[in-house]
Amino acid sequence: NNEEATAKAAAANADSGAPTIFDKIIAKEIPSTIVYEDEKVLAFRDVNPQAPVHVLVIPKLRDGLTQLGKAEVRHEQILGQLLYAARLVAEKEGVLDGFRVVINSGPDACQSVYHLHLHVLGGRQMKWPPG
Ligand code: IU
Repeated sequence: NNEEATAKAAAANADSGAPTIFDKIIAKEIPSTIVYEDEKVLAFRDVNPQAPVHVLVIPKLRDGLTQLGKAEVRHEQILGQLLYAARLVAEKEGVLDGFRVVINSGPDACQSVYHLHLHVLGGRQMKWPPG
């Protein structure tokens, strides 16, 4: 089925360290709907939303953060900034009463874009456990 195909495609996608499409979104060479932006962080709507609110929060400088699994001590500050930005996005989107933040790290988690990103999801009842 479609879900399995998506999972398989993502699992086959490895972390090569190559530039990703998010660089073009950051450079505004590819248009996106920006929800929040500051010096270090960009948040924009996911093109394939899984909830009424589905925003991706990314560091403007990848700096080796292809995936959370590659985080090092030097990334502590940006990691905190990303999480705080997720909260600002949730407020801006009117979902502070209930939202979910997801980070897929690596093939087994179906990460498909190797530039660290937080998914901010809300606007509907979430289920647990996630798939
Ligand atoms: P993942 O955690 O790596 O699977 O999430 C990647 C997300 O990036 C996924 O939800 C895509 O819909 C989304 N996305 C996007 O918003 N714009 C793009 O050009 C591409 C992917 I490629």
